[in-house]
Amino acid sequence: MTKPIYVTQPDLPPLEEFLPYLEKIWDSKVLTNGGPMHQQLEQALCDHLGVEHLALFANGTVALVTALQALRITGEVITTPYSFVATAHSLLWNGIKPVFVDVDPNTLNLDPARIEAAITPHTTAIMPVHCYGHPCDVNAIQRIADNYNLRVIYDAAHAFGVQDANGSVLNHGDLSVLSFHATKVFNTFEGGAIVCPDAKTKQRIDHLKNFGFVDEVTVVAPGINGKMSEFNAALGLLQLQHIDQAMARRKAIDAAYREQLAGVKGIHCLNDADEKVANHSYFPILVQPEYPLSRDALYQKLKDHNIYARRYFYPLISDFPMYRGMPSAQRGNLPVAADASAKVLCLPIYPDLLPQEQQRVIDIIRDA
Ligand code: T4K
Repeated sequence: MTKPIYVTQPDLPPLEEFLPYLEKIWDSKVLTNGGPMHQQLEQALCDHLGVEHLALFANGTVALVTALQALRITGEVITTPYSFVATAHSLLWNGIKPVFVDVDPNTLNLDPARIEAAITPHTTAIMPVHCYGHPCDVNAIQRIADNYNLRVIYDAAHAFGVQDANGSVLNHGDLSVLSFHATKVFNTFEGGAIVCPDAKTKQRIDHLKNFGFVDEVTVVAPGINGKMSEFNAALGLLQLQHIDQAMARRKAIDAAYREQLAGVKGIHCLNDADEKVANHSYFPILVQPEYPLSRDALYQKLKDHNIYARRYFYPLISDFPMYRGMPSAQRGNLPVAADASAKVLCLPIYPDLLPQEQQRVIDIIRDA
């Protein structure tokens, strides 16, 4: 049997490069609670990403939950059904009602043209997702938010390093939330961050992620334990040294897929990146009716060859039991998302994917 090919593989620098970081941690015995590696990584990420303030977290989900707390969001929040469940779950964890709005057929991001119709007197915020790292229509979303006095929290879990014409895409909205999970472009095994525009908000977020503590005897909010450990922060510092190479490799893989799948009838490659800097975090294709196999048959065929493509995002969030009874979750309200969810397949893309391995994936798709 050939070596399995997964949808992604973490980018791991050589182990010996990590040992000096471990020695420092062992020597200092500072393992967590905002130690030196943590502080260094926050600054290094601000510099690398081109953002003003960033608070590290133990993972992206707790960062999303905390971002909503930081802005004291309540009531209803407009969001997309076409994402990983953590997006909507973060709302439920805060007792907020998600209101699902359909996506744009080209980007599969929240469709700004459909947002206004979903606004009610209870709406307080919009939570869009830069799906696959492709930027949302940030200007249109901000216009609506300004008109209706709504906050915008971007789930930017896929958008590490993505830039539009004005710089980092993470600078849009009130807050942006990153994930540094093992499967992401930049990983700290588990990890995440909130990007915020000012020092005061950053301070509130820092309190919230540390139980609400300001000092030994002062607790200002019912915070959570969302802190990133020194081990994870050290991994991040090391990863950052290799990130440019990793991005370049992803770009080459993306280009090869586009070139070789261009003539395949019924295979549509999404998001031919027009952003200034894309991160090529995923390679989603839509399997159209003109293709000889259904999406699921192609998924299975690849699997039979030990290639584990993934149907991100199927099922839709709105189809899971805790959401499907909601009026906005009804299929008739979300035709574009439902269609994409039935056709999408994310192909393997990661820095260590060898050219001959990618060729195997392409040949199987072309030979159907
Ligand atoms: N918002 C959005 C839009 C998100 O996509 C996510 C996470 C979040 C929020 C929440 O952020 P975190 O709380 O996770 O920081 C994966 C990830 O677990 C999840 O982080 C990610 N989105 C989601 C899209 O994908 P699964 O259930 O598909 O992962 P899994 O374990 O099946 O891994 C996929 C493939 O990756 C495996 O087949 C092999 C490879 N892999 C995976 C892991 C964990 C490895 O090679 N090594 C590993 O350690 O959810």
